[in-house]
Amino acid sequence: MEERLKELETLALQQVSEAQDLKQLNEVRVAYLGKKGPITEILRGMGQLSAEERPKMGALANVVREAIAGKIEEKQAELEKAAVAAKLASETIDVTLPGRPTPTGSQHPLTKVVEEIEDLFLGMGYTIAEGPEVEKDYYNFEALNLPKDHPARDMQDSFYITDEILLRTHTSPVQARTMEKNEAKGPIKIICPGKVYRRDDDDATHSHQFTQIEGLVIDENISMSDLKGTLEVFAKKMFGDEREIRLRPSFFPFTEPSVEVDVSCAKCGGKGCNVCKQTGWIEILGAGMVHPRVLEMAGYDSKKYQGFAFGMGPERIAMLRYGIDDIRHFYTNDQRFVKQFNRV
Ligand code: 2NL
Repeated sequence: MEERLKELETLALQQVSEAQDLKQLNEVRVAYLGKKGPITEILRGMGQLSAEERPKMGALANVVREAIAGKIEEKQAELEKAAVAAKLASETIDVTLPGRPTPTGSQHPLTKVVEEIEDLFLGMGYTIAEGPEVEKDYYNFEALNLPKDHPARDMQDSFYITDEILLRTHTSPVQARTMEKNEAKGPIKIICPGKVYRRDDDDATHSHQFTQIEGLVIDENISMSDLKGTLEVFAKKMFGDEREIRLRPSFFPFTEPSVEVDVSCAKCGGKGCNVCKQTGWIEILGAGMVHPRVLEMAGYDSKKYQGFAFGMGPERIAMLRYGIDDIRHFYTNDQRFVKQFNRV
């Protein structure tokens, strides 16, 4: 038995020293010291020994077990240390390597223009209002003085979802909703940026989806001169301090009177060139005094309150600003187009 124990010890110690990793070491531990291992088995068989041999063999078995266990512990510490060292070595960072450049995106020219216009009006005390793109016929048309039989709401021009629901054709319904839900029926000063939809065949100047920014100011004693002053500040900040604006009579169902607003041509300064088609002026937006019927439908007393409103197309503004000749560039995401605005 003594011989067997010595043999086991030699074998075990050899296997411990040969273990390559913690997993192998654990297998050796289980094989020799485990409940089903040979040493446990020997200890269990002690009963058959004589009374004087039993303590001797017991002690020897324990010494062998301790020796193996001690060696395993030693080896384990060694392997763990090696594992940490290997991990550290594999994770070494060479801080002297040059960094890899991260490709950065750039702001889309349309986003740039929209945010610039938003900032400009925020600076004049406006707040930004938003609303649904899938809209009720009522807010898109009816509440804006466009009754069911009105020629301007031609079915050909709108994406209807049901008889009463459509993709909004302008952002005016946001303003109609804002007026309606203003319980105090007090002053309002908002701009409404957002996507709008029209049934159009796409070409260089038409798109079935584009953006709009509308503005609405409601208060007592609001007049056309407030509108003109506001738009003048806007035009100068947007196109340059030297710019002037002019108002031409026009028609919108939701404003009375209505105007179209031109800005003096930045290229020729008003003398006439190819950009302004020799007129010296470029149309940038439509506006007017809110129609009393629109105020009344939203629950306002049109004798007490007046308002002005305006609407513009940021695509058009961006096209003028950057000399973009085709509205489809905004949506086709050709990298050669988008990348040109990296540093603008
Ligand atoms: C244009 C013209 C305009 C409005 C939008 C408006 C909204 C309400 C009441 C009255 Cl709730 N008016 N919006 C008024 C005049 C013109 O847009 O040419 N847009 C691109």
